[in-house]
Amino acid sequence: MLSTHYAVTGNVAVISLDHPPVNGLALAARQGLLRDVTRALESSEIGSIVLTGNGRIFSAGADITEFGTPDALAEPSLRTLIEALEDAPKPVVAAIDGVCFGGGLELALGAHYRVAAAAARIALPEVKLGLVPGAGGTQRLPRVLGLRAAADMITDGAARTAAVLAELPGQKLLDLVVDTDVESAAVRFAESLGNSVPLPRIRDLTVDRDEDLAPLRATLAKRGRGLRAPLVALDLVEQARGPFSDGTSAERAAFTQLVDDGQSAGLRHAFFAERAAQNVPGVTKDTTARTVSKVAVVGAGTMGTGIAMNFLNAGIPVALSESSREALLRGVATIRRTYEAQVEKGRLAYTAFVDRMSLLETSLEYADLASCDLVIEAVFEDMDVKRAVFTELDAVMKPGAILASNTSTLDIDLIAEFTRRPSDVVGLHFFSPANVMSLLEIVRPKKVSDEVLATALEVARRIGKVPVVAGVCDGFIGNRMLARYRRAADDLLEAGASPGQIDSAIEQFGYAMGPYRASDLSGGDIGWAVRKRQYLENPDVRRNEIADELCEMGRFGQKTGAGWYDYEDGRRDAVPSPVVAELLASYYQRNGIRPQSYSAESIVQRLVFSLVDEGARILEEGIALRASDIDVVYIAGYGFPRYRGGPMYYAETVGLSTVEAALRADGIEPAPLLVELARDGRTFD
Ligand code: 3H9
Repeated sequence: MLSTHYAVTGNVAVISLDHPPVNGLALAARQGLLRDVTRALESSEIGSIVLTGNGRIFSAGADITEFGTPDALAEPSLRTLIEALEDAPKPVVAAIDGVCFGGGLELALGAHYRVAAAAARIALPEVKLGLVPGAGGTQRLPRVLGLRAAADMITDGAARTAAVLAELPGQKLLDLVVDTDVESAAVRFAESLGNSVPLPRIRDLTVDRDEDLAPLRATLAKRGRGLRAPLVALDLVEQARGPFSDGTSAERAAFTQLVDDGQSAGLRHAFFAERAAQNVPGVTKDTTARTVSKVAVVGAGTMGTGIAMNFLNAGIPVALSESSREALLRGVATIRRTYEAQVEKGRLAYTAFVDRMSLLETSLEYADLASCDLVIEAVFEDMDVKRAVFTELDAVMKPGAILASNTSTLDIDLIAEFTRRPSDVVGLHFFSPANVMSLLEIVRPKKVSDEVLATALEVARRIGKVPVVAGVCDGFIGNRMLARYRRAADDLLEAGASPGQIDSAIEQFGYAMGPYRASDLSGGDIGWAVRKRQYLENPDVRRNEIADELCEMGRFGQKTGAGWYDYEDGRRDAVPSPVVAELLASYYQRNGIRPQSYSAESIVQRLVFSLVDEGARILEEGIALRASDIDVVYIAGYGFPRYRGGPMYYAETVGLSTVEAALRADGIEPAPLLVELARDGRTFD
């Protein structure tokens, strides 16, 4: 079955792609397109060709699942197909609607003309998969948008609407942008062309907006954290200044090299892992999600306001609730200030800010929340406080309302039992800052209904979060693993590594920030409060002497100008601190420790393999449904480098037996699952 349809309107052949789910350009689609284009060119009845998608999507580009299989290399290749369009003696018009990404855009760039729906989303997102556009995109896009606009689009991989692209000065990408049915508009456009010759071919153009790309190169090198593809893509865009054929040869070589590169494999793993995480046992296509048209957030602190903004941003009305007028006003002011800052930076239109604020209601009474479909509690992490809130909510909320807790540590099974409707209680664990971080852990208590879970997944999709379902345990997936990672870092510190060595090793590995810089950013006092509580509850718990001493000195991090590092004159640059060096030296002396030195590689191994070991335990206990869910949690919520695919995937690339041996060498008995898989030569998934 070839994945295209051929229809004739007047003397225009309309060729539509039909290759579910996203019109990926797999072999069958490429064969179908070439067959239909040839048919149209051979027919004396046909004067022009319109190439279109299925109304919802033009094409998401190359079929990623085909990479590495013989089909990916089979003819007709995408390049052959694009050349056939470009060389066609009859006008070819691409009718772009919905999504037009990657190879899909490259296909459209091979057409002589492009008509797009104003809302169509257009992108070359290959860098997000560790690749560069491989079918002429790096050479054709600069010829129609200019060097800088094309370089921005290719190196960030983000989608722009056709309406936005049409506004770029001097652009030759889009010939017509319409608000109406794009296919009919394209057919009318094709009919109006008559026998106009010669047909415009992008490859014959020269780059007429030749801007300096050095500033962009400097930004990419700084922010890239070791990701290669954007810099390779930039080199290729620079080549668009020269002959087209030289540029496409270089592009082809770069694409072939990158497709076999570990970074691309890691990024593709992350892409499919995010999608796999949405498959949850019990939730099928037939599980009906409940309607959520209004949300209540209880608690207007940092978490509560961040959570509320997610819904406001998505156009969903929010009732924000607090126990005191002052706290409520403070919360509203935080939300307003955040949006105002975005308006000032030009990231948010003033009208959108006004619209969002108009969706926000405030309340001092639980009874006001009764009509909301979902209520999210974000109050103090104390079981007695949670009991009081959930008892009240249970009393007032309408039947069918979902009661969610944002707790990051407490037992949600127990929280559910504070209500007479445990099947309606679920955990929605947001990560701070909640309006920025993309991860949402959906915590599944024993009694929650599948319908409530389906609703939580649907809500996550609406507010643009990456959801992962976790079972109930202390810390769920993310924070439970974080505790191990932090412990591993502190063990190294106690044995002789400095905060700077540990941070820089893990940052070289690709993390945005090492554990000590991260602690200084979030504030050491938070962890200290938790530790003090733990010491009281359990006198046998292992003390974190160095961190405690630091806090006793009032060194809480950036906000106090000093923590694991010094921060001079209110700046954010972490400067190694003589006070911390002194504190460590005295700790070693007191405890008779001869400080050891560690290579960056051994530091990374310690930290990352501790994550893997805890991840294996989490998997074994069924807290995570699959290893790739753990990868998603760590990439979306904890700054693990996406191009390394997440800790569990990374462990597989290193080899599970290597991980097992390294853990043992550090005196850790690895998780039984890890030992078993390493012994059998198997992987996690
Ligand atoms: C490229 O084009 C290289 C060329 O330059 C050169 C070639 C020589 N292939 O995201 P969703 C699946 S590289 C195969 O949930 P949405 C996805 O796994 C490519 N499968 O839906 C999922 O499957 P399942 C450059 C793909 O509506 C299903 O489709 N293009 C592909 O939220 C639905 O996906 C990209 O990187 C694909 N290309 O979003 C585009 N894309 O149901 C990547 C998706 O089994 N894709 N699937 O879980 C996207 O950005 C989003 O999927 C899209 C739809 C916006 C298209």
